Amino acid sequence: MAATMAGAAVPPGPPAVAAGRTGSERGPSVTLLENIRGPRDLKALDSAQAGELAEEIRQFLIQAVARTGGHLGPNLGVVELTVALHRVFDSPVDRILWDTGHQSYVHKLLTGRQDFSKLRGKGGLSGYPCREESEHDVIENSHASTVLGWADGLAKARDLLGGSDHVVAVIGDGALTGGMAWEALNNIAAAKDRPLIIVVNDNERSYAPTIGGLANHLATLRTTDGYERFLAWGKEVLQHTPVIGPPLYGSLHGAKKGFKDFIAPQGMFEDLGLKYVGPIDGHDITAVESALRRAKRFHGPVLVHCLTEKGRGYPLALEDEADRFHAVGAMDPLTAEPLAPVGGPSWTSVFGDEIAAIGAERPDVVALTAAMLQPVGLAKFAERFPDRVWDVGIAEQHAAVCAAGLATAGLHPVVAVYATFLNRAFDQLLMDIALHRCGVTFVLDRAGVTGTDGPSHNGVWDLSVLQVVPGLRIAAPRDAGQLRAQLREAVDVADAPTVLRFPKEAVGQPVPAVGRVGGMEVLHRADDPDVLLVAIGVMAPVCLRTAELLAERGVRCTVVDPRWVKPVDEQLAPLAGGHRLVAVVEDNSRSGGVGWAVGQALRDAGTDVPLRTFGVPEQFLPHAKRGEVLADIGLTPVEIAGRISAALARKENET
Ligand SMILES: Cc1ncc(C[n+]2csc(CCOP(=O)(O)OP(=O)(O)O)c2C)c(N)n1
Repeated sequence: MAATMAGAAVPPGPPAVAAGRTGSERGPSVTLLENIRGPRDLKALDSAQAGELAEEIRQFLIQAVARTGGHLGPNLGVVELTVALHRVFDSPVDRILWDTGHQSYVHKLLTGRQDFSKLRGKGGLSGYPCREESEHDVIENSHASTVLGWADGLAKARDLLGGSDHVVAVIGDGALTGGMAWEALNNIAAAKDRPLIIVVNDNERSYAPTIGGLANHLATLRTTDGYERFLAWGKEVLQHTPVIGPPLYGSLHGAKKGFKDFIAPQGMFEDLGLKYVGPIDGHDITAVESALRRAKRFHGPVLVHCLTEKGRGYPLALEDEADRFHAVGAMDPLTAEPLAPVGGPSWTSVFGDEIAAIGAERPDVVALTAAMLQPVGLAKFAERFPDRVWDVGIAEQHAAVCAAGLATAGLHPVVAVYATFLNRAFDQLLMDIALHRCGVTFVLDRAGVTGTDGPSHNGVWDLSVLQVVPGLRIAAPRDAGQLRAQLREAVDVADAPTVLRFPKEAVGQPVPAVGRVGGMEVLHRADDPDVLLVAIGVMAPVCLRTAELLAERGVRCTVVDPRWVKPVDEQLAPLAGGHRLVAVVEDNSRSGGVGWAVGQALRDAGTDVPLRTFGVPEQFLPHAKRGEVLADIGLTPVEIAGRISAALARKENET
């Protein structure tokens, strides 16, 4: 939507893509894309064909991503940019690096990967760059703001080892809000003669519009194309003016920086020591190619500022102000209606409603998000209390330290992030929040096995890395009622941090309790029980089903939900003592997780009942649906019941 790009050099989009057309109706024009086996084929096209190819790619993306779900808006925005990159550089000798990697679909299409039928599914293409898939993929990331650090390392190594390849890092304006990007820029700018090309893909958005001083600065730079035009005019006119023309042009050009500051506010990038090229219309392949060629010739770090439009060419995405179809589920491409029935309210929406209700009762409760207001469920809170919510950009570390400041001043911050991204803020949670006994609530969405987003998006480390934080309490609610109750308990804690974790997807049926032991809720009990099943959060239904399967084999179980999984409830060891075996089932790494903590608590209490832990093995999990991943790693009732039976049988044999 050109109107949102104030002052930008991006003209209105191409004719709207006929969203309803199916692959088979695409007609003969699709052959251009089909004939691209790799970047070399791309170079054989003339510029008109390159433009046609870009439109074919857009059609392809809309149809393919609608079938499987995936990152649609970001990829529609980088079609021309990616075509230009692969025409100017020689991947894989030259290294093209994608920050975050969610916008690499076009790169995949141009590097021999056109079977999108199982995108993000088991055995299909990954939703991010993936080294197993292609020699053109250098880094597999999905955590934002790392690419400039990678580029700095690759360029340093190239120079030390005597290489001559180009290192090209593509980073979004959203990812550029991350502190890591600035640490890298500081280093990159220090080496004035080390070639490295940074392409800023500026679509003015993360999910929502990018915020903060940097976003404002980029907006200022968007207006500087008047300067580029002035220089071009100067070259044209003055150089052809006899006698005074060429010297005048030379001295103007020599005084470039001061002059540019006069014509348009000059960028901090040049102040930092980076050559700045731009702004370029990122949908004009010829313009992007010419900027990239200029950058390629430059013997130092150079930043090419490309203006693009998220969701380009797909009206339904452009109309969606919330996130321009940043990521979509499988949908009808004509209407964008989801194909799969929505299975009731999501965990995110239950949290979103409850935190908004708490906000109305507690004026001291404030909220922070790292560029994901909508996805983490803070939209309703933000609507009602706009002054009490801050989007800090992709800056989880800053969110945590800022929360420490807010808490110290008497507020209760709720920091809502995806579980996997909390990894970034571990030190700040430990030192700035826990050490200072700040009452801060972390809400971890997408905890556990998330599945289709692949290895880096699973939230299977929080229960392990957070075990070592003194004073921290962690809740793993098993259903919506527990989530509401535990959120309220968490925001009542004023002198220590708390963490609540819950998974993606629908929240499911309530799981009622039949009793209570200490702070734990008993979900199932039997007379003279054999096995104590400790169910962590959403593993409660799995444990209840496991208990049923074991009952069929004559094994009697108690099932408890500890609710607060750190610290281990003091009543757990005495309860365990009345059983022949304890099994902890968690949707987190087995290494250092709740099972490990329960083991330590049992030993400390002198309880020597055998313990089995069921969780995620210490490995990176390939992308597939959550259920498929859980089945592959044995986190199913049948598998757990089988292994518990076997353990009991072994124990029988030993006695
Ligand atoms: C450390 C981290 N925090 C949050 C995210 C979630 N996230 C994925 S993409 C994205 C927005 C990225 O914006 P930008 O870099 O401008 O790329 P665009 O999608 O606009 O092309 C965010 C916040 C992430 N990937 N990594």
